[in-house]
Amino acid sequence: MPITEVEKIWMDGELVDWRDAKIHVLSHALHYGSGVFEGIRAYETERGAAVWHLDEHLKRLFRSAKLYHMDIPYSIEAIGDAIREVIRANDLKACYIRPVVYRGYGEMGVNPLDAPINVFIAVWPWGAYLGEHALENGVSIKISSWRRNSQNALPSSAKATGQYINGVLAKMESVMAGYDEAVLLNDHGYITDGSGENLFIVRDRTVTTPPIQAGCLDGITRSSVITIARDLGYEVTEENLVRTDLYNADECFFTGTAAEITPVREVDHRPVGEGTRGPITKELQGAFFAATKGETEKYADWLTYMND
Ligand code: PPE
Repeated sequence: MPITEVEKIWMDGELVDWRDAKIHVLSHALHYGSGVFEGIRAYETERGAAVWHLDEHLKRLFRSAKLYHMDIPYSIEAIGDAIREVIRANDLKACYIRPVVYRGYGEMGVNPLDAPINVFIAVWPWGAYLGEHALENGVSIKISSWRRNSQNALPSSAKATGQYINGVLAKMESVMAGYDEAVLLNDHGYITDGSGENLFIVRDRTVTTPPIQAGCLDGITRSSVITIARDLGYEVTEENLVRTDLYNADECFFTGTAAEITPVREVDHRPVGEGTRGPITKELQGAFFAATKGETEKYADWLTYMND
């Protein structure tokens, strides 16, 4: 997806011009994937740009860094302030926010422990991840022939740059075969998640998603959707799913910061339900998008306003 350029990027404590935000080719992270990152969204509200679940995202960033023995040279509050600064500097009403903490220049070889730790935060306008059309009409997915990296190889609880190469294999396979997105099974054949989204199904009005232990990312949108669905009166369960659970589901949808709530209309050429967005998926989207706009009192503390 082409990037929409804006003015400034925050790099190691300073705002730099978009075109000057460069790193050395011998940066450790480029060679070994030794970085951790977040994907966050700021939404347009009546009170200006508001970041969705800022605290949760920053906590996950720090947990990811801890797992890889990266001591982030800023406090969680300082990273939050930097996000505010870079959104304001670019005068954005709504945007995607990508903080990356990475091993920089100065050491070669796999051992990262002496390599410096650098941080940048980029923001840019990013529309619907799988296309505007997809939010209404859904996407087609393929159960990938590539397995999700096993938990004891690359722990899925950390959002590390290097582990995305697993999703890259699956995504390429799906797209080249004519599908919109991939879903990966774990070593035991249970559903994990998409290349960049968590997955849910609806069966007999019960909403189900795989447990985190299956090997999916502990998605922040996933948690919000579980809360919203329960508040709407639906039973929500976390249980292992196999591929036929998707074929036989009444409804299926993805969740993610970038993907928001995207319906799945077809799995491996089998239409899910009617092969269109299901009614419960639509209801959840409505509640989700209302909350992101700051219209739902109950979820008011899920937003951090950038102009306050
Ligand atoms: N699983 C994976 C593998 C994943 O990458 C994401 C986020 C999720 C689930 C959903 O997590 P959450 O955003 O906390 O609800 N993927 C990010 C990166 C996408 C990209 O292409 O880059 C995102 O949505 O920001």
